[in-house]
Amino acid sequence: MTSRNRTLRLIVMAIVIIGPILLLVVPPLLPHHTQFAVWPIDPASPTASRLDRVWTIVTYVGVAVVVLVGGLMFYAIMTFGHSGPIADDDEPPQIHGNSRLEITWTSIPIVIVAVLLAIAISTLQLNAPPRVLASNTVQVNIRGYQWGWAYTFPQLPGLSVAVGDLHLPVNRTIEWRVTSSDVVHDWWVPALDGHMDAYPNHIERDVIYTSRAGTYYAQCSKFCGLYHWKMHNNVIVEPAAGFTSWALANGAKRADIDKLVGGATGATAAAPVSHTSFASHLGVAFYIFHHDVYAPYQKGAFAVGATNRARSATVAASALGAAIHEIDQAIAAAESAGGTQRAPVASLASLRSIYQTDRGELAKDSINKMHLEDANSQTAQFESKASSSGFTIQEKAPSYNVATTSAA
Ligand SMILES: [Cu+2]
Repeated sequence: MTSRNRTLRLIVMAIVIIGPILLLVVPPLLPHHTQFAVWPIDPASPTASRLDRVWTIVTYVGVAVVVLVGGLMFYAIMTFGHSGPIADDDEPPQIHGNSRLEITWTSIPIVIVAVLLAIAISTLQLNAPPRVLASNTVQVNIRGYQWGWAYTFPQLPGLSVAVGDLHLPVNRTIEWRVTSSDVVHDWWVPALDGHMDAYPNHIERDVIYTSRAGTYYAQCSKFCGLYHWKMHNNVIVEPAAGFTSWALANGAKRADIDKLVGGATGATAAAPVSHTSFASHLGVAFYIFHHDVYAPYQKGAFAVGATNRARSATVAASALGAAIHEIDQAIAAAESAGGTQRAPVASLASLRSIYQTDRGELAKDSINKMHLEDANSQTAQFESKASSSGFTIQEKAPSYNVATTSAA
């Protein structure tokens, strides 16, 4: 082996062995923001804790295998590597039929895979929704649409939220039922649960327990069209008081809320759960691989200080989606009434004002001009849809100049 080849091999093998170790050691040193807290960071429900545990075990086993196999290869290459030209008859000794060795290298992977399978299956069983639910279980209906989420609570008939953050009471069993209005979406709150696909005309059901108050990142994780990347928000798990004021502000009746989270049945049914936290350190490494979740825009926003602006722009963008969703529903209602009934112009005007406020927010955001292009194209879509359905456009929304990021 020439010394240049030898150095090259050394470098390649060092990367193979040291790379996985760095993936374990470096992420804990990096600053991270809840915006990027992808699974399995900070589990806040027993369901997520179990998923976190599986992830940690699989990662450790995987890294151990890479380091062991890579290390043996490294040793063999450095110790037995051939240098110089190779003659025709220059063949190393050929060994056949070492049963003990063959049985060993066959059984070790089988045992590893069998153990991982047992851990995975038992976790699936533990995470399956229980047949019998606590009497104070909170039910939430979650509907995905292009591009946002709409929430209703069967126990709080007045409450309806299209787009934005979902609030849940802490220390409660939550039964969420997920569906879709249009295409396949995926409701994913890494800190609380695994993926839940949202299909039209189908309800996907799961049961979790909110064991820790906090703000948890949620992200649609099925590619569902051009604005898929906008489908992210927070799930805010909070004590009964906070949940009550949110529910009141969104139309629920005080009596219904009190029945659901108030009084003695409130935060009493606590089941303290210990949370594994090591795997949270692996989150940043996981981020690198989970490209589906992160649009290139978000990767750009990974710079210090950019995350808040990214968040506000995204909230605004989601509200645009909600406005379009609402107008869609108004149009559908008008159409089903034979075209004779038109939604009142006042409601369109209120949608318009939401719309313009959001556009103002977008204008402040100078991270990426893509938002302004989105805003302009969504405005055009909104206006043409509204006017072709007989709505009166009272006031034209300003069009943003993408080149200078200012209102024209
Ligand atoms: Cu989606």
